[in-house]
Amino acid sequence: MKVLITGIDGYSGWPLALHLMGRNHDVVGLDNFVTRKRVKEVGSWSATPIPPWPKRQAAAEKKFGRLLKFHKGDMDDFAFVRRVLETERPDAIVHLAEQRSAPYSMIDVHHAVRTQADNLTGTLHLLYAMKEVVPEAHLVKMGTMGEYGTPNVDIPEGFFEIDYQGRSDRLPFPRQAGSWYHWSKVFDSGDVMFATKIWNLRSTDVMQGVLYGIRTPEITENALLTRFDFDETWGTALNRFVVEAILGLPITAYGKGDQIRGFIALEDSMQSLRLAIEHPAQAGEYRVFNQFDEAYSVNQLAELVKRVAEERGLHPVIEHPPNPRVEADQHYYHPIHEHLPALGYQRTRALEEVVRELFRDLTKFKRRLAAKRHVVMPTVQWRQADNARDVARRAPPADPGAVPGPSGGTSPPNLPSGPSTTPSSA
Ligand code: USQ
Repeated sequence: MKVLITGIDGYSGWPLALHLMGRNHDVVGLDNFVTRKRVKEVGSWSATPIPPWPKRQAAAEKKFGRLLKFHKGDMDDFAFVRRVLETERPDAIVHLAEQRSAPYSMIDVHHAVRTQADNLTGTLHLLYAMKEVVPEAHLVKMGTMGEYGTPNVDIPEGFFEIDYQGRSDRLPFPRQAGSWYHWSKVFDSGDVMFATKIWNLRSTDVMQGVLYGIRTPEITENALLTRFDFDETWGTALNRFVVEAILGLPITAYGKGDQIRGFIALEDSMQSLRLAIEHPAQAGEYRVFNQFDEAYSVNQLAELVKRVAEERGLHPVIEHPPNPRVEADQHYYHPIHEHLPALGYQRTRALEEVVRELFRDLTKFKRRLAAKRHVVMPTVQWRQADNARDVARRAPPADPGAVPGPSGGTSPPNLPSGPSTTPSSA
């Protein structure tokens, strides 16, 4: 199949490209490299050094002996999105090109607006361009388990049967997102569902849990590494815990640490996305996959990381800083995930094995981690309307032009967005 990956330069976009190329799919990518700039904006970088795009592209083409086509541009530009679809006419489109960080969206009003404007605009442009150019193509849209929140009932895959005042229906399951970022995904889901209905498109909305890990089998040399974020804004729970242990920082289990989330290894996420691509939705069908492997509490992950760290001679301490987020930390959590196993999904990575691999790989990049240790502890507080000053104070800018100044004024600071020159570092 010919697969277009929007956001191919990202944490999961890149390993997905390698995974699909390794299975003889034709891969085309699109990116504006904005994640590289936004990570710099908060004073951080990827633990793994990411080569400039042309080197990444050449390394992948050499490994698989196939072309990896690429279009540099911004999904805010409808003409660009339409042109890419006209040129490539993909069978499937995996849409990953979105601002993906909850804390980034909570920095201040400008970051909230940027997140929702970027995410909704890109998705609407893609939906309109699909309708006009490739209405038969299958859209695999990256959503998030965080759309559902933590209701006190089981979470179905998108829809549920409800009886209410003597009548019954099959309705979308209620969404209770926990950040402006997560709400952008809720609004996106509504747009994809509606476009599928009115234009008879094919779509799969992937409610993915928190990803963890650094490796997939196709990543066989440094030039093929994916990015790995660990700072408070861009890093996610388990990945951050391993870095904290390596750096001798406390492992930060926010609040009581009893909050539970669905998690999935990077490699198994690639398997899931491929299964969705290879088994497309029907024309007019909008389907939802809950894509995670197992639910863990933050404390369970912190304790596992501590145990593996101790085996390696480290002595991390688990701390419980006041939760910067507004979220339940003691709650019921039972999402159903049956659609992917029905397509043949099988877990390939055990959690503990990935944690050991993370320690091994990240220890090699310890100097890069240590250089950014000041941006690991949490700063962005959900209850505060404006965290920009604290973020800027905490993270002396790598690139002074890129950090928003103290806000509170009326005009938005110049947040990184749009097409850039070819990046040279990450
Ligand atoms: N957490 C800690 N300590 C930390 C970091 C996080 O206790 O140092 C806790 C958070 O309070 C939260 C949980 O871990 O309860 C998950 O937080 P996270 O930062 O790992 O992930 P989250 O902000 O939810 O977002 C990430 C990705 C996002 C994706 C989402 C899937 O950044 O793109 O959509 O995971 S899900 O969480 O299922 O919504």
